[in-house]
Amino acid sequence: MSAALTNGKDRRSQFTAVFPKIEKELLDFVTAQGFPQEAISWFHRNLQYNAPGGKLNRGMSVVDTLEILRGGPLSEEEYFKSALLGWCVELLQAFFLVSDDIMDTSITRRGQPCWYRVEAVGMIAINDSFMLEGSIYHLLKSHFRKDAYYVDLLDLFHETTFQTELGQLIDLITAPEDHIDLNRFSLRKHQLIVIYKTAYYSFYLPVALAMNMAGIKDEAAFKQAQDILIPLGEYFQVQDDYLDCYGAPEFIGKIGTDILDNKCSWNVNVALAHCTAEQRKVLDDNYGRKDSACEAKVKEVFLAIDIPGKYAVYEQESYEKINGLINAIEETPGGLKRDVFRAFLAKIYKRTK
Ligand code: GPP
Ligand code: MG
Ligand code: MG
Ligand code: MG
Repeated sequence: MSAALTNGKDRRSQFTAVFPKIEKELLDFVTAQGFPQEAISWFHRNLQYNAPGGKLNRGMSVVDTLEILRGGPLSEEEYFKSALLGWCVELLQAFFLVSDDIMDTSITRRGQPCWYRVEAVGMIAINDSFMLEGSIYHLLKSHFRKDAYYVDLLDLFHETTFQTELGQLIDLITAPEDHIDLNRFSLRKHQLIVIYKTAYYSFYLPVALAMNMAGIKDEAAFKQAQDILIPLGEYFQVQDDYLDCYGAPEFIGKIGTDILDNKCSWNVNVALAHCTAEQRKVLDDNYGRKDSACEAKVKEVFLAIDIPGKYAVYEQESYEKINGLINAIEETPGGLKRDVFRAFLAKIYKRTK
């Protein structure tokens, strides 16, 4: 294994070191269009505030996956190009988060106020989110236009964006502000929401990008990757739902809003499946009420039903199921490798942030 794979801290700083180059390229482009300094500074602040401050797992996964598929260290050019694709995934994530925080009326993100809540930003954040997305295609064009797989990269970004938006649609329409009806929720609907809003862009996209760079063309290999990465992404979003209620804000960098926002989250679906008639009435009267006293009553019911204990069981079962899927992969020369998926599972198992 290369040094880049064994030393987590170095891996992160190597990846982070690519961002200023990307930022410079984008800002130089705007400058060359003759834009006023205030526009250049605004775009710079948007990029700085929203792109680099997260865990960077999605972005770094592109590099890690390519290294595993290659079976050794990458050339300087390969490292740069895979890291650039990784940053494109981070820009996609930034685009989603800036707009998701407006839609979810969230307060904080990554330990700071959500971008739309920053002084003088407000609804300009909507255009800022579009510019984060637009940056992806500008970068892809300038670095991959001459590669045979350029169109496949474009297709992957477009398709996963659409899938995420479809997931966001059902997430939002299942959580209307003015009409609380817990009968609309089900674990089946929850599964559809989380697969679409999270799993495709967070898990399948980084691996499929690296597979393209590695020259894998076999459709069956992409299908095989999806068959593992989608359950993995589902497990990841159940963790996100759980942490929304039980994570420490100083750890997860955000304040949970799912109960207040009437979200069809994993916690409420499990609670609905196990509650008594009395507990059901408390949930009906208090879920999705935009009121912290109501939120506290919902949390009491969650504890009485032992959501944390049921989550621990779910986590263990998911871990074992996904491990089984990974072990069943038949490795072929020039094809997929089990370590690609093991690396993902190890990163998220029992995460607290
Ligand atoms: C996570 O949902 C899903 C997204 C951030 C995708 C948003 C998609 C768009 C098309 C905007 P979440 O609301 O549970 O995330 P968080 O808990 O981080 O706010
Ligand atoms: Mg949200
Ligand atoms: Mg959301
Ligand atoms: Mg969430």
